[in-house]
Amino acid sequence: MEWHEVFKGVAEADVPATVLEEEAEERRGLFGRLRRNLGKARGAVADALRSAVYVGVDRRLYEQTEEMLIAADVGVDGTIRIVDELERRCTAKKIESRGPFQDELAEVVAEQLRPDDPERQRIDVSHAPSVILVVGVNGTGKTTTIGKIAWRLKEMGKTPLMVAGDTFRAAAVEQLSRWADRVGCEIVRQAPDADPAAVVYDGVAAARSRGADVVLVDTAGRLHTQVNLMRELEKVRRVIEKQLPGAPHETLLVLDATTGQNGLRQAEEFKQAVDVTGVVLTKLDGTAKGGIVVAIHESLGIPIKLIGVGEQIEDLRPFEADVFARAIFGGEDDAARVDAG
Ligand SMILES: Nc1nc2c(ncn2[C@@H]2O[C@H](COP(=O)(O)OP(=O)(O)OP(=O)(O)O)[C@@H](O)[C@H]2O)c(=O)[nH]1
Ligand SMILES: [Mg+2]
Repeated sequence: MEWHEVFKGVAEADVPATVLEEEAEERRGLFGRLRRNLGKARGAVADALRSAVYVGVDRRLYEQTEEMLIAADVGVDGTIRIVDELERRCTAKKIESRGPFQDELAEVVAEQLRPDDPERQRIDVSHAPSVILVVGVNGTGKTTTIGKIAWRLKEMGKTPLMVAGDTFRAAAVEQLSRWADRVGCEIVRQAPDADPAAVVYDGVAAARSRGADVVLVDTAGRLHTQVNLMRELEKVRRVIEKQLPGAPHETLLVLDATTGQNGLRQAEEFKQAVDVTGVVLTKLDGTAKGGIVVAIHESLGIPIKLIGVGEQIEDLRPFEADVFARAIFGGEDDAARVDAG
């Protein structure tokens, strides 16, 4: 999927030709890059399977696959479903060696991950302005993700505007300001300790008067168990809604993949407080627990829209079930096939 397809409200015709070329180039190298970035997750899968597979596809291999999926944080239900389906197919197709076995595994995982409604997978920036509220627990990558998203939007001819709704720490405002400088977009900020709802109100008003297209609202990290802070977030959301009916058009929950199954609990609470429309799963480059993607997809009913695969500005990717499943679970031959397609 190309970036201009991810954003609802970006027409291909409006994207500069050079950016489209860059996108195509990035896409050609994407699979290899994703594989490298997801090296840890992939390595864990490969190691678990390598030992067993040479003796053929037998009971022990299915057990090993099961253990590997559990260790990768796929979750018990998902694991059972995947392995049952895998066994059914391998038996039907008489698969007896490692490569095809792994390809079949990747295919089964990809099927589990495919969105029921691809339209829900997109990020809505079709309004004038569109408001994207970014929430999550401390340190998951909210501020970084805002920088990465703003950069992509700018590349595609949109005018993003950042709002420093994390008024907890002066350093948080400075961090967001640095991203705004890098991207070359405006930022609305107030003194530390200001009421986040007031800053956000200013931000939306500024976007309207200055004609910015997309308002990206940073918020302070908070634990899903901190009742007062969750209330504060509800208030921020209400203020936006009142000011601009229909907004926020997206509420993105940023989850850190390295925290594994704990992320699911966080998600439930945030979902209740602020109607989350999508998940951004960060730090997939630094974890062997890439299987958490399957658990999130199954249990939350919220689409994973973006994945973070590094700290650099370009290290954010649209989530694509097939590419992701093959990058982590697929056999070695897959790279050529997917990059070519
Ligand atoms: N490896 C890796 N690091 C990431 C990714 N996304 C964010 N980070 C890093 O995670 C750290 C925290 O990122 P922030 O963007 O400050 O996180 P935050 O959610 O805004 O944190 P708080 O505002 O303190 O709640 C930084 O060092 C980022 O560079 C990612 O996809 N991969
Ligand atoms: Mg932050």
